[in-house]
Amino acid sequence: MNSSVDSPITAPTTAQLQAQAQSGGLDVVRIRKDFPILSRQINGKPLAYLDSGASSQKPRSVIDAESHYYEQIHANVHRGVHSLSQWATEAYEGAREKVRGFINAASTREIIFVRGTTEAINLVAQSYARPRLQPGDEILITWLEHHANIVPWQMVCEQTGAKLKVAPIDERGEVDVAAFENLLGPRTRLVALAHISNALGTVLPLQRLIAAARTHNAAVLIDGAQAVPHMAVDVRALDCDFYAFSGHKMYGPTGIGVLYAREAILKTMPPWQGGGDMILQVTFDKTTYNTLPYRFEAGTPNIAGAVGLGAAIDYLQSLGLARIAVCEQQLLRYATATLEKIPGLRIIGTAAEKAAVVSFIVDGVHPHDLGTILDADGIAIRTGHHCAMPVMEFFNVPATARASLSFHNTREEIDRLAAGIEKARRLLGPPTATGTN
Ligand code: C6P
Repeated sequence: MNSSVDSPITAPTTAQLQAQAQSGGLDVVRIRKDFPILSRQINGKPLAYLDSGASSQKPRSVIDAESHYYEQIHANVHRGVHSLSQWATEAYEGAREKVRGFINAASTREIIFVRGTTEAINLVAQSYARPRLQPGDEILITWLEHHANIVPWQMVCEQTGAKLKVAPIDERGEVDVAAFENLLGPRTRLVALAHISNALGTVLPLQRLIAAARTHNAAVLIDGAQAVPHMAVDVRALDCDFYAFSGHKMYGPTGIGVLYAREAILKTMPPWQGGGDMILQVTFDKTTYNTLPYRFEAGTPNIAGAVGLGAAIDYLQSLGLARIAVCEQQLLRYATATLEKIPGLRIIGTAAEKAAVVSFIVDGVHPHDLGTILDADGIAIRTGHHCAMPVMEFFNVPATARASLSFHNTREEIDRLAAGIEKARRLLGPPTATGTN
């Protein structure tokens, strides 16, 4: 584990002390050295990676865990009596236990490895919702959802005759809780909510929303893709039935993610894919399915990905989710205050409770042009609709520019972002009152 916690203690330099002061106690200088990619140049400029919401960069410990697995351990899991197969199985199941602890699930039987959040939600749509929903039943989501938490429900509505209801948001990008409560009713079978909006950064008031869903006996799925890297998540305290997230947004590998599901519910769900590992016995007459969680993991899984995800959890826990949250909130405040000063810039999404995401538009500058100009200076942000087209529609914009911050970012990178935006305005924006751009 290549974390700052285990390193020998040396007297901090002035630069380190300054970095710590702005980062809620995390040693950003040291943390940045954990991420090999952060020391590279892009277009001749130091990389300022402000796109962790799309996919986070990987610390050395995650990269090493995957390569160690392939160099020393790899074989197929749950199948062989030979040593490698047993070690691979131990590594894979060890990662499952780390995930269980990370989100405080009651049992590893409730942890299903999937490709990512998208696959997790599709699994619930097809295996939980589809067999249960009747024509006229309702699924309730919000306007803030990522397409991954919209389209699978539309598909299942088409398949079953159920109806999709959408709770509105307000100008700040917050869910209208009263309207949400009014949309709940005797036909609401499932409520599917983002924990944090990827497009705006809004943290949804889950405690209240889930409690309301419970009064109508609706099942609750939480899309936690944007939450797990930023805050401690406790699925039992949340009282949700399903919680979905992706490894690659929480400093782990791509192609691995998690569906948490309450054991009692999983037991009632049919498998959604058939194949090896998900069975106990197969004859041409009848197949009996494996126990949990294997019943939902057909075929050879992403073993290395799970190992890498376990290393990412170790890494996040070594820094401390509470310290990460403090650090990122400070960065968010700084970024908001800095960008707000730029004439013609409008921040989209000003919820009282936000994760470290700043979505914005700049008068006269298309977000894609802005992204290209920033890239020339080594600054990576995301531009577009962020797979949340209804959010764009609500704010009447085709796209936004989005800086999504991580604990490894610095104020200096945010200053560079602001300078890059000013540059784009001068090049492309409307003339100012003084006649110059
Ligand atoms: N959001 C973003 O730039 P996958 O692709 O399955 O790992 O995650 C999908 C997903 C689901 N829910 C939320 C809230 C998300 O933010 C994402 C992925 C990325 O915002 C890529 S579109």
